[in-house]
Amino acid sequence: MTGHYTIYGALGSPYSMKLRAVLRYRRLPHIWAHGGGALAATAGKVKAPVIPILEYPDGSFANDSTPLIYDLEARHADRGIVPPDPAQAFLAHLIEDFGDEWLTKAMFGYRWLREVDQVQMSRWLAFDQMKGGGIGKSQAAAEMFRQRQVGRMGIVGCTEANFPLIEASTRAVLAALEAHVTDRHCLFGSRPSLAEFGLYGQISQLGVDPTPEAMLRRDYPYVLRWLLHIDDMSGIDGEWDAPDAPPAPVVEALLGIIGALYFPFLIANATALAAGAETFRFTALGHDYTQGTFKYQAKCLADLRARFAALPADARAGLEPLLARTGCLAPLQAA
Ligand SMILES: N[C@@H](CCC(=O)N[C@@H](CS)C(=O)NCC(=O)O)C(=O)O
Repeated sequence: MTGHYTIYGALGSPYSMKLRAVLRYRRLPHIWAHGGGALAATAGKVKAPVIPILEYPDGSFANDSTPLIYDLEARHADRGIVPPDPAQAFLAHLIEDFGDEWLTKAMFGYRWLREVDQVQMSRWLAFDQMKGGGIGKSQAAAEMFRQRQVGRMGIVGCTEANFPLIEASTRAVLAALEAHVTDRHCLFGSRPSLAEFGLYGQISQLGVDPTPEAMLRRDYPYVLRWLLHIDDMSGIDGEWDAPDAPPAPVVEALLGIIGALYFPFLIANATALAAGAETFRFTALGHDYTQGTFKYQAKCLADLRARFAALPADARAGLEPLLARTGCLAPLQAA
């Protein structure tokens, strides 16, 4: 194949599944390279060693799924995933950001808090990497990986004490999506936006790991099936909602969760960082949460505010009632 992209990723990596789903929907020719041997080809090619890594048709490499998505938008006009209406584009970005930065705690927590998930998933991830190699070696590698990941739980806030909030917020998202997908397919029309792909990346993993898979199958069965729809949308030819159409109820429901939880999280983190504190705490949905500060998430907050401020005045004004109702307006306007 010439003129193709290569995605270096993993089936157990939410951001890899997200990017692969984007390239599939966009009908951009690509190769899916996963596992240890494939990843070796990317050694030293990108600054931060995180997957997915995208190799462009010209042989250059880059990673970080959100900037990659915007770069692909700039390079390929057809089947874009950023709505042309700036207000919808902003909302889609906000929901994607929430998926990437908050829902990833659900992915990590459900995978690494309980033994049944730790054992199953570390074994499968080692299997995906080694593709054979003998059961002894495979399970030994799995055990090393499991120890490493479990050791990182505290750093990303996935502790037993924090899990009630992570679980409550995950269930709120899944309940909103379950009501939505039995009514309409996508969030901003009949074609997918970056919001679907951001949510899909993290939730795709909940659809595989034993404990959350059982929860989805029992309580959110249509979301579980919808994940497979988003995984390959190459056959979908849809339309964006009209800019003046009222947003789908799921958009308001997700913004309500973002206002109640995600902005308080981002603001508590940024405030603690500015004060030179090493940890921060906040309460949302009736649950306490505490974590070490993260510079990257302070950048996310600044970026969301800058995007909101840069909207055309009429788009910003049009969004204000919805953002105010959902608790998102004041956090976006604060300096
Ligand atoms: N912001 C990045 C995040 C990518 C990321 O965190 N990837 C994880 C796997 S899903 C990773 O490679 N972690 C490196 C490690 O575990 O050492 C993106 O959107 O692509």
